[in-house]
Amino acid sequence: MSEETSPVEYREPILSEQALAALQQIDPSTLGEMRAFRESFARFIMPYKFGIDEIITKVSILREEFALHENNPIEHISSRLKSAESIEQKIVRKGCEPSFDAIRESITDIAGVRIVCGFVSDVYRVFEMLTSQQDLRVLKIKDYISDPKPNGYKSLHAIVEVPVFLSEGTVAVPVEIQVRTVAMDFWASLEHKIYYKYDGDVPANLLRDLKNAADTAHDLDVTMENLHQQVRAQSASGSTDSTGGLAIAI
Ligand code: 0O2
Repeated sequence: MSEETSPVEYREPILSEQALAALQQIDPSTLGEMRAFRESFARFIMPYKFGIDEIITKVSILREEFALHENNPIEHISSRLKSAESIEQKIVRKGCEPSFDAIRESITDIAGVRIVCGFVSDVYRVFEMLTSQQDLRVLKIKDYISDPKPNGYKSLHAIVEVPVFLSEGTVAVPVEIQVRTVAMDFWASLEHKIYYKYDGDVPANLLRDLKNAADTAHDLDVTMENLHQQVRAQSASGSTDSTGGLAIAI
């Protein structure tokens, strides 16, 4: 007969022995406070997640509709909720009071949605279609495409308020929408990794190379936009390509 074993023994320990010992040193009222904070944070962050869901639904609707009659201008969509650690860093940077009400007031990019398009003209088109929707209130627009940051960062940003219908009423949730091209996105994700790797203190030679890479990405966007417009013009006039086929829309 096999020996009976308690299922508990098979469980992966969530905390190390050292951490468990440290936890046991904490007095029950402090532990209670920590639990209450965790629950308050979960309640605080939840509407931001729903705000993201609302924006993603709007972008998905546009995307499916585009797919019916023309090639899709949206390459991909991603989203993120700012972590507690990142919110804390921003509180310190902005000198904001560490209360949920003050954070709600002054940190407007806790919920973020990023839309990546093939061409610069599509970035503006998709941005306009989204931000002109009547249930959204545009709080702020930052056009880092027409006015890039000195390091070379380019992207079109808006902070919008989206209504979220909860059981106890409607809340207006701010969501940061970032729209950019594939080339801008490629550059920004590399720059972000380098920035964090060097903890913000990036060596001058890398900063220079990053700026050169941003210029190269810009040149690629200009060339691709030209190609795109040429093909669209040919498609509109119904002209044929060199193989005799009808020019395709890209
Ligand atoms: P993460 O990792 O996305 O959370 P503000 O809130 O307007 O007072 P803020 O937040 O600096 O000031 O606004 P801004 O400049 O519009 O930046 C918002 C977001 O844009 C950043 O969020 C980044 O996602 C992105 N961003 C801005 N500048 C750069 C840049 O130079 N390089 C890269 N890679 N991304 C940038 P977070 O919270 O900084 O970061």
